[in-house]
Amino acid sequence: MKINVIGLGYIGLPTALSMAANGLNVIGTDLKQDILDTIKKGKMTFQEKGMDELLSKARESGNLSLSDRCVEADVYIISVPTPYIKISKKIDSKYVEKAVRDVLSICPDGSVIAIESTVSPGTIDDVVRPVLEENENESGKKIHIAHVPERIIPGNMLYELRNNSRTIGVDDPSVGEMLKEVYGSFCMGQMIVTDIKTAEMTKVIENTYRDINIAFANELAKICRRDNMDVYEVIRVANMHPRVNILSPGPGVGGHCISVDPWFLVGDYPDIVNIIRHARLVNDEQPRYVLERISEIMQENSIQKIEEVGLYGMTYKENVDDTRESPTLQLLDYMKQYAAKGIKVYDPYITYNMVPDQYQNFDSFLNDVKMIVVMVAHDHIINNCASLKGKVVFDTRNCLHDIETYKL
Ligand code: SAJ
Repeated sequence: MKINVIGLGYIGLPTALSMAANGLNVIGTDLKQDILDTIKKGKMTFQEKGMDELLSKARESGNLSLSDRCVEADVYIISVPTPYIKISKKIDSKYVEKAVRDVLSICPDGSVIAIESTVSPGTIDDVVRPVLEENENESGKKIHIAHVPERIIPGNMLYELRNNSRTIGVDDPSVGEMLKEVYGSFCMGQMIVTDIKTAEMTKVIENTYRDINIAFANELAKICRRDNMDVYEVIRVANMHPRVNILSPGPGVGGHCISVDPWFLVGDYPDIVNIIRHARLVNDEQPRYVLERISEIMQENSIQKIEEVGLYGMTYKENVDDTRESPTLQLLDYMKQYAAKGIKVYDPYITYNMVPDQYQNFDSFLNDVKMIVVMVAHDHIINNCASLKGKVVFDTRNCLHDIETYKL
């Protein structure tokens, strides 16, 4: 069986490599030549545990080839970005639509298009089916559509790709059985076949559920701060209840999933959503709250200038090199609006200069600041905790336990 994976980003690449390494004949397609060139050289395009080894394995298998366009195959897996439109909050499905059109221009009759990109409920009916119908009328080709949303978490992608259960949304159960075989080549998790709209909705609400839970934790942090309670202890004890599982407060919610997907529901159901919208707003507000806390802690320690403060961590979460929608960048943007500048920044994973006053050397960064705000719980800072002695430390992630720190 021949598989064409379209979009070799954070999801498409590990998927293509896993399939190739497990014996399927895979063609990886991406419009960006530099991505193809990097992979051809045997190098990874982003950092992720186990990916270098998987890339070598896939290349050595001889099952992987690369192309800048779609090719003839039995199954097409589309994993292209699905951003949201900032004003309307609705999904911007133009990349998905283009990928489907590209596939339709070359795919054989009877082939299957499985969309992995997260889409808002109804996107396949509203955007993809009309394109398929138009094509069927013109070419007579009957193409099957499926939605197999990805579920892997950056930082533990390969483990989750192999072990998480998968949702397979299809019109025709026999297509579901065929996709179970394709995904079963590398995935040990359970595969649940359902209808397409349920698959779309399920994916979006999984991330929305997490966003709401984090917003709850962030709100609890503010309540506990006002009355001098330790929010982490409160949550730890509450979570001993067998049916309670509160997530952790933090400096905000970043990444391209949890901070994006709930907006699809806000955009499509503006008159009904309430909790979902407010959870998003609470989490978007969190970097500003961190800034308020920075200012309080500065006052308490007679630190006068923002230049004496350093933000540790620029990525959206620990031990990844992905900065999309990161709370640190949100905080810096917010400061920019008020023309406040000079706060220093460092992240061991970001080895190029992204923002002003960014350091590339941890020791120089430490030397130049009196106060450190830990925005990301990279293992690097946990392992170097001792070097923070003598500094005022504001730990927004509650990750440092061997030194005295300020908390959210
Ligand atoms: N965060 C908190 N408190 C927490 C957990 C997370 O503040 O208790 C923050 C993180 O620091 C980060 C953001 O939330 O800024 C999101 O991080 P995450 O680790 O919770 O999730 P993602 O965005 O890396 O991956 C999510 C996952 N979805 C769920 O867990 C429901 C993953 O399974 C999905 O595949 C992915 O979104 C996606 O692509 O949709």
